[in-house]
Amino acid sequence: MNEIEQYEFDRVGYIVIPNFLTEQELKTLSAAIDALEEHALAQADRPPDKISAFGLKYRHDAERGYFATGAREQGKTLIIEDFFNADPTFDTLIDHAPTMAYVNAIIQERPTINNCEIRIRYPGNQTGSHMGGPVSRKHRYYYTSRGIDCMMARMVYFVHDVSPGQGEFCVVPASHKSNVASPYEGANPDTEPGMIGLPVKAGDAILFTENLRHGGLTNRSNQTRKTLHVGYGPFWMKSQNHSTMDEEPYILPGTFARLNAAQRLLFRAHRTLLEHGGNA
Ligand SMILES: O=C(O)CCC(=O)C(=O)O
Repeated sequence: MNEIEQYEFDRVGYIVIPNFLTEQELKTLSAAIDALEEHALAQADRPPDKISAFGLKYRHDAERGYFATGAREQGKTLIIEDFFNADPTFDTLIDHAPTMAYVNAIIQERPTINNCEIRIRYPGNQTGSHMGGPVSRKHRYYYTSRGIDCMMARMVYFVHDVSPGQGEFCVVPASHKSNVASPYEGANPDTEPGMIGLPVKAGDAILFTENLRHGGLTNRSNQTRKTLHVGYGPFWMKSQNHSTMDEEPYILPGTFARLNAAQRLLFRAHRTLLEHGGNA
């Protein structure tokens, strides 16, 4: 993370990183997302196995190790949490050197992955505005004598272009430093004062602090928006996926077995790592 990126991240709470994924990563990740979308949709009519604290109904695929919620319908979204279990193609994003260079610059304690989701936003869908201002400690942005120190930050990877009108990820710049909660009712990012959409190209990524007010503008196009979101925080933080909130990270033994030591460390505190036979 260079000096300008650090300055901008601190100043506005996010940065857009152009050309972050290689052509090969783009191709394989995109195909893996499409395949997992179809797998999850094939079970869309099953009754839910789990209801999150926020009332979201999840279908759990125990074999592939993911939790899915939503449907392929106008205005809806499909979210697939813990996608790392489902396909080794995604392993490329675990201990991904370019990503870790950023994560290590903005989280001062040893970072771990505490949430991961594939977000598939069908035409008409929007993601309501959330966060910004005085959020819970788990989501806070700090600047200390050691520099930027995020409790939770997310990298969003884009596998296709998202142009204006195509459901851009959106932010209220600098709202991570606001001392006052957003007074605007309805959480509609399309109309919220200060909210801006961030158009991107395939292969770009956006890094942001969860303290920042953000969401997703309405997808007014015929293109379904597909993104990969990976969240990081200090190692003591438990899962922040909605389906497994504050439980141990949900990693299948088979997933853990195929990871190398550095990758395993991103899912476990050292003590638990040893319990699972890790050697880091
Ligand atoms: O991309 C979106 O539509 C919103 C994503 C979001 O809220 C997040 O990654 O925390």
